Amino acid sequence: MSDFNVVTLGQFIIDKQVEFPYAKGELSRLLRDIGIAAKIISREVNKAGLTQILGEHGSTNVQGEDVKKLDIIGNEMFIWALSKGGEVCVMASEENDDIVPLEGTYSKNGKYVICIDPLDGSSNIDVNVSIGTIFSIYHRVSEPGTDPTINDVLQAGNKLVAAGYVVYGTSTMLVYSTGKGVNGFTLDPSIGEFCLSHPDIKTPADGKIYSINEGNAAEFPEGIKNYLNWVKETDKATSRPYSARYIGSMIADFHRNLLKGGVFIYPPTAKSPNGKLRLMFECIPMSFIAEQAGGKSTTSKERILDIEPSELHQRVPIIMGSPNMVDKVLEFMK
Ligand code: P6P
Repeated sequence: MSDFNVVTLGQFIIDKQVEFPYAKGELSRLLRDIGIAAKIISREVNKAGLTQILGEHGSTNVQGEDVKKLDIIGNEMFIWALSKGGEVCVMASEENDDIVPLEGTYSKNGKYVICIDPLDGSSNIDVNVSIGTIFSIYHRVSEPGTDPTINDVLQAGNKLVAAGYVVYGTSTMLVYSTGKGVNGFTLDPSIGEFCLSHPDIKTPADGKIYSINEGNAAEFPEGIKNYLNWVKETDKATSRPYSARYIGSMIADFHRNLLKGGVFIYPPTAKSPNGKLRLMFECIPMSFIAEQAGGKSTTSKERILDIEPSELHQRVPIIMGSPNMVDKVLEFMK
């Protein structure tokens, strides 16, 4: 890509602002604040092996999972960046039991609410597997100037203003949508800018990749077991057997499937009867991106984005990805 026709995230946001005539730039500033935090986290992730920030932080998060030092860094980075920006009144994080009202000078009047998983897939940090940040942005429902409440956060995905993720992989990419399609930006470290690299992403209607932790297969619902038998059969006309691709980092699995076509499934298991993935911090934002790119996302009983959240850390089963593949899984679930 010639340096002269590069479109940076900042330029893109400003160009796209015309699509939101009533916006006064707050969302644009918020997206830029997220980009700044992501660049700093990318720097920390990419030197993780060198600066003794690997390994257990010693604490465990609300999910009872060992918290890695980078989790802490990522969480604090977003609280800092979003407090400084003043656009956000309250943040909910996968790393915090309760909501985190922000205390920046202007935060109390912030128009927006953010739900964030600062470093999803963190169990992969020490083995150099791609991890990522997932974020959702809503309008606050409480009055500006008042104390934000849990009701500002517990909103269905069909109320989203924007959502996206940053994948810290072979390159660092920011992928987001404000409800008018999906665009991907790759960080160019030589200029410190996210540059438009994947405009108007559309996920293939079909694909040959299925992503699921088959180690739990004995506990899967019958329909999922039958689907998994079907994908393994040999049938050239339907490109079977499909390929199993599962790295245990949702963002990495999702991003590959988004670009190549595929289906990501985390069904109920004995250990996680409602599935393992968190509605607010993983399923809603990734489902929003999936749908904006032409994909589908469901629990098998209802559209993920229509679920009315009841608890901050609730989990739901998920079947998400290429629309024809999601439909095929649902056929087996009937
Ligand atoms: P399992 C990472 O901890 C995570 O939340 C997702 O990123 C990932 O898809 C899933 O859990 C992996 O779960 O049970 O297959 O190890």
